[in-house]
Amino acid sequence: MISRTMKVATEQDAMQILIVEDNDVVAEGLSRALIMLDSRICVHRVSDLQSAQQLLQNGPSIDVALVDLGLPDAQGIEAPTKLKIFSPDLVIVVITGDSSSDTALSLIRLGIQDYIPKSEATPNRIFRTIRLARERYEREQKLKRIANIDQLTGALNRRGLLGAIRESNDVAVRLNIPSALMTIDIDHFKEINDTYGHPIGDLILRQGCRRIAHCIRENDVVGRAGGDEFWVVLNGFTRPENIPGIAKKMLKSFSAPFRVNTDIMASISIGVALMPDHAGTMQEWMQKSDIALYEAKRNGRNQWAMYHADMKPADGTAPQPGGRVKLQSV
Ligand code: GH3
Ligand code: MG
Repeated sequence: MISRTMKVATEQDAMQILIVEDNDVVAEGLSRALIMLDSRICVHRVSDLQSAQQLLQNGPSIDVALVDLGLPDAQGIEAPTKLKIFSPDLVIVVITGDSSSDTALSLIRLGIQDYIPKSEATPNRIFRTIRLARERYEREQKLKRIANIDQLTGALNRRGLLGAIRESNDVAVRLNIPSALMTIDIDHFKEINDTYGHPIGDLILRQGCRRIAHCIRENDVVGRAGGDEFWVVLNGFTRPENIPGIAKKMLKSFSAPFRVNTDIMASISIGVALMPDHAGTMQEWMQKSDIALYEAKRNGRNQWAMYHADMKPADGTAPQPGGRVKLQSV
């Protein structure tokens, strides 16, 4: 097993490249050529899959891995497959002697950014491919982020939230670590829009989202599911008895007026459901949290409710108006 760093570039933005190649002559030649092409490159080299995984786990943050398909402990697409599973954000470029379209297709399906046939693997070609692969990957990541962000609040949108809920659901089921889903809806928000206008309503949505975000931990997730509805995923909840405290803190965070042109009061209602206590699937979890929200609305708004089996699902009619908190301007 060989593991060494060929050059530590001084610039902070040096591109960190990992060469996974068992042939010393090829690896050394490649390292030198890459460093000569760009002095801001820092090359690390390992000679087998296991060392690559160790380096990814404990070593520097690697930007691009250049992976040979014939390693002592992994043949064919096994090495890039395992590296991708081990480190999903890693940009991988494969150097292969097998230029068949089947291999190419398998690699692309795996999410490998690019591959170079050995016959074409000149330093210039490798260098260009690495640069392009990294740029392409960063563009993809940026597009993904934009697709998951709510333009108004800058928090996750429904699509991003569904991804977060799915992940939390998986962890809750697989590791038996409970998570909580809060469905939060602003009370009488239509009246705010009608009284002060849509743009002011937008400002309240934006500030309201920030108030909710201040009540949760870094590990938790908040986003706008649509309209005046926000979802919060409290991840890996080891102490369910903390939930009332968080919900009350959120309700309290709306007790101060929103300072937009004039001071405007708004309140929220919150429904909470626990995974796996209340639901087996992601859909059921969201549904139970929604039922609990409906209960909080029905009971007068400006309050929170934890799901329980006696609660009735919303029957399609809107909760009766006349809740405890009325819209007021102070
Ligand atoms: P409830 O207490 O029952 O929740 O009453 P509500 O008036 O808040 O009723 P509901 O939650 O159903 O209304 C949501 C309103 O949010 C309806 C829509 O006019 C408004 N809305 C939806 N999207 C936006 C938006 O992007 N900006 C603004 N300003 N208003 C929005
Ligand atoms: Mg509402």
